[in-house]
Amino acid sequence: MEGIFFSDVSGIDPENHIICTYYVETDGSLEGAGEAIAAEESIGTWTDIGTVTNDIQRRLAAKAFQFEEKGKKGVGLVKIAFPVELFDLENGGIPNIMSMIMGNLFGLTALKNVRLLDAEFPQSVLACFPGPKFGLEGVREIVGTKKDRRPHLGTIIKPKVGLNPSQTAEVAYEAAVGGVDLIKDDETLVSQSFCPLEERLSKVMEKIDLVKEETGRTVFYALNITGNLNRLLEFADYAVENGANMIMLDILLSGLGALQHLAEDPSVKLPIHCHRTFHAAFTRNPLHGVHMRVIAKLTRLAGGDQLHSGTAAGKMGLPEEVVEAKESGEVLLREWGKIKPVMPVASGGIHPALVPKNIELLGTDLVINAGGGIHGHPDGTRAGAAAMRQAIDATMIKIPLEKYAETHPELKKALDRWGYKYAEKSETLGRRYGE
Ligand code: CAP
Ligand code: MG
Repeated sequence: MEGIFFSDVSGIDPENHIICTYYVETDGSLEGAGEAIAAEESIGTWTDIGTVTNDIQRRLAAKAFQFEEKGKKGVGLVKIAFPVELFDLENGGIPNIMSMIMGNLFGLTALKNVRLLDAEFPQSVLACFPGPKFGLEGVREIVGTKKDRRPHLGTIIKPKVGLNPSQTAEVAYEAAVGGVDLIKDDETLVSQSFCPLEERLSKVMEKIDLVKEETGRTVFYALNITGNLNRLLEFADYAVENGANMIMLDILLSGLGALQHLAEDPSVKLPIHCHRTFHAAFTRNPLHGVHMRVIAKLTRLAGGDQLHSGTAAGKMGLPEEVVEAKESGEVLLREWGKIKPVMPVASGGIHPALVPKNIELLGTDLVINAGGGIHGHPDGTRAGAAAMRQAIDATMIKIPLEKYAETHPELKKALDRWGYKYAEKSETLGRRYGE
C-alpha cells in the first residue's frame, strides 16, 4: 500500500513499536480502515494538513501493515504499529498509551465496529514500568501458599453496602475463621456515612489480627479506596499508616494513572487488588470495544497485584467470555520481562459447585471469590467459607465434590442449596468472531 500510514511487514521493527491488532467492520476496505486509525491516532486527521513536516511523518506516523479479511469485504483484522517515540511514557504513562491505542478511533464514522484485540509492547516500553510490587508470588508468600500452590479463597462482604463498621468486621471475622484468605470491600463501598473507611479499617483489622492470633493464618483485607484523586491518595496514606494489609481500587473508574501512581509510590507498601467494574461497557460486545486481555496487560504494567479477569462459570459474562477470561488470566501470569505476574481473580456468582470448573479452565494460580456463595450458605458465613474451602481442597486432591460432601457437611449443604446454578457458562467455549 502507498502512503505514509502504511508499511510492509518487513518495514516494522517490533522492538521499536507498540503493535496493536484491531477487529474492524467497515463499508470500505480494511486498508482504508487501517489508514483512518493510524492517521487519527498518530499525526493525521481527516484531510491533508500543511503543518506536518517530512521529519514528523518519517518518525511518528503510525503504520497499518497487515490485513486479514474474515470472509467478507471490509470485515477482518488490521495490525497497526505505533512508533515508541509517539508516546510520552514518562509523564503520560498508561493513560497516554490508552489515549493512542484505544482513543478517538472508536468514534470514527467510517468504522461500523472496531475492537482492540491485543497490544504487544517492546522491551523498551516494558522497561519504563516497574509493574507490581508484590505480584503473584509476593501475595502467596504473605498467605503462605508458595509451596502448596492452591488457589486463594476470597470473599466480598455482602450486602455490598449497608453494614456499619462493627457489622462488617463481624462478617469478616466469620469468613476468616471459616477459611478465606482474602476479604474485600465491594466496589461501591468507599466511606459512606454508615460505614466510614477509617473506622471500618480499624474494626476489620482488629478481627484479622485476632484470627492471626487464634489460627496463625494471615488473611488479607482489601480496603476500597476508590474515589476523588485527593481522597484516594489520602486514604492510601491512611491505610499504610493504620495497619492495612491490602488496598483495593476500581481501576477503570479511578483510572490506570491512579493505579500506576500507587504502585510506584514506595511508601505504599501494600498489594493492590484491582476491581474492573465498568469493563463490560466496552469488553462485552465481541465486535466493538476492547478485549479484556489488553486491560490485563495495562494493569500489569501499571502495577496491580491482583485483577478481576473473569470466570469460567459464574453470574457475569457471556459464554464467549470464558475464552476471554482464560486468555486474560494467561497474560497476567505468563513470563513478561522483569514485570511480575499478577494474580487473576475469578468473581461473580461463584459457589462451591463452580470451583472445579474454574480451576480446570483458569488454573490454580487464582483467587476464587464468592460473596453470595459464602454469605448465602444456609448456616451462615463461617459455614459458607468452609464449604468453599472444602470445594477447593477436594478439587486439589481430585475428589468429586459430591463424594467429598459425604464427610463435609458444610459443602453438602451448599451443594443442596445451589446445585449447579450458573455452570452453563462453562459449557460453551465458542467464539463469535475470528481471532
Ligand atoms: C461478586 C461481586 C463482583 C463481581 C465482579 C459482585 O459477588 O462482588 O463485584 O463479580 O465481577 O458484586 O457481583 P457475588 P468481575 O460473589 O455475590 O456474585 O470480576 O467479573 O468483573
Ligand atoms: Mg462486587
